[in-house]
Amino acid sequence: MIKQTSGKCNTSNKAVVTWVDEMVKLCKPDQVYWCNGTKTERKALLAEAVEKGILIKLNQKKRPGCYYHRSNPNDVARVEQSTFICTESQDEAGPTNNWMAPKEMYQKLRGYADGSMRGRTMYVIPYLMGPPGSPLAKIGIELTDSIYVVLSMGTMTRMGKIAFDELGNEDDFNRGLHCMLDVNPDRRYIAHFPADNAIISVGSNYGGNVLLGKKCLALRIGSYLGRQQGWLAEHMLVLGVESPAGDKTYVAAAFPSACGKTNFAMMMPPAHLKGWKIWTIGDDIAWMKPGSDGRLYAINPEAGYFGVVPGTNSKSNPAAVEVISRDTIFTNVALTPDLDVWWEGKDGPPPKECLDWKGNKWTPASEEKAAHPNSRFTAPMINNPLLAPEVNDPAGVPIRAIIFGGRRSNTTPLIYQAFNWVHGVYIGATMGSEMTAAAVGGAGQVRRDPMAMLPFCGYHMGDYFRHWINMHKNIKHPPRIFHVNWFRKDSQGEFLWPGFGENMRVLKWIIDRCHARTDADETALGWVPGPDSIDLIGLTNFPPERLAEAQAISEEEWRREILMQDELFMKLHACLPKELIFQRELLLARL
Ligand code: SAT
Ligand code: MN
Repeated sequence: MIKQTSGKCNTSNKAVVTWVDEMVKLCKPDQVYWCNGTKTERKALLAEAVEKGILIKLNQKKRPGCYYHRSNPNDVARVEQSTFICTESQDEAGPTNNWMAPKEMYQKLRGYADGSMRGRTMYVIPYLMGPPGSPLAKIGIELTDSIYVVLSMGTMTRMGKIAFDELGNEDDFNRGLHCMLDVNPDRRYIAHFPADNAIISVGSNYGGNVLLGKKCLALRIGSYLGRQQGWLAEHMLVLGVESPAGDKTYVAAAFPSACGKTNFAMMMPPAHLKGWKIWTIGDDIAWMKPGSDGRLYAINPEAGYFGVVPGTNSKSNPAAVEVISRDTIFTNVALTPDLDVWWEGKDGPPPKECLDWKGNKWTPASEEKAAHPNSRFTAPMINNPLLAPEVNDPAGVPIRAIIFGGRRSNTTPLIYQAFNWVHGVYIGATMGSEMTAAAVGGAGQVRRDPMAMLPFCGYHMGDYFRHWINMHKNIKHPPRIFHVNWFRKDSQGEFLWPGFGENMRVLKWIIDRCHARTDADETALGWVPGPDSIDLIGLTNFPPERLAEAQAISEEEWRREILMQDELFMKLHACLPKELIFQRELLLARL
């Protein structure tokens, strides 16, 4: 056990002390450790985690400050079937969320929590989401019996004393309780109580289920509060595009989990586009609020990246390769004999032999993957060579473009632009995407994932669309809205578009549209790039016909698509804004 001297209660905030006392009485830990967020503390906690076998210290010559973690094999992704929104009425949570009455869920989960920390330490993690002093920032306190969670929250948030300093004597903070229990899927619940600004998560130790600042507070509770308070909590990366002239344009983009948000947020433009540069604000979550100048401002509430490891290499994401070269916790990748890490899609040849994510011997001849497809890195954003200094600006950055995008092997063109705000909301609301390993079950199937928020919206999705439509009234200079699909395939099953850094060519058209610097053609779906307005110079084996194929709109496919969209609309019909039904009719008419 690390010395308790630095782990004593370090706030006089009565609401905090009273609530922590209550939870201590419930969970009955042997010790309570209050985190202060210092480097010394982190060092001691890392040493303790290594001693307990929770982390393995990696080869410090190759990866300074890096550690390795293996999760329970039954606990490798978010579990949407165990995720609940506990509002007073089921109607408030809507048909796309699991629901249980708050009273019932509190009773059930307090039953599980009761005595669950006997023989263990309860860590008190005060954390700040967003830059200090930002009107958009929020404070949370997570109580957990997982040292892995403490170390991860230390990277993903501004953790420690800073949160108590920002909170002062207020009691406006998110109350989060996490109990690992025996990490049993049968007793796994991720429960949100939006009216109480509270979260209880039991039975898991996987990031998205237990790093409560991330999906639970920043998206599910955040979206609920955003609707009440007139802002948006979105599953979006935020980046700045610097042009050769030196001006910066900020863009937010919503893609579902494991569809390339991190790669896009750290994109390296191709050599041909000299002078263009990407700056990262955030790779997963945006909190956005209209500013007094009529523009929409965004902050990244996080301080680190919890990214998918497989496929990360110097071509797909050179900045991420640097980010994870130090100070990173790797979860569920493969471990090499020299205590380095390996994953499918890493630079260079595979190791002759290693241990896979379950700890079994692995060779290139093995049938199973060495790294779990949802293996993750947890790394601080300050490691990012492309980190925009404005990430710490309490005011946030003004957003000029919003991009929606799904993973679709057919139907959806590479790029098109909405005619106006409501049409853009319709495009976001009807987004479809093939499921990935980021959530348990269903990989590969197309599902509706409105604004990439299906698993993360803390209230009725129909009311969420209404909120989006209403936001327009408070944004005098609204961002332009676009839709992209990097994943369309040709008849041979090959991706039509090269993706990665080449996506800069599409992004450049988007930026030029925002500044009225390029033209567009009208189609049934929206505006598309005019001939030659996407620069293809320097792209090998990419004739203009291939772009035409990536942009093709098939009436037959789109009629089918609209039928598929109807499924979600029917589910939401009671709360579905009429404007969206009108948009559907307009699209049909245009087709
Ligand atoms: O696992 S997380 O929910 O944190 C990441 C994601 O699925 O988007
Ligand atoms: Mn995400």
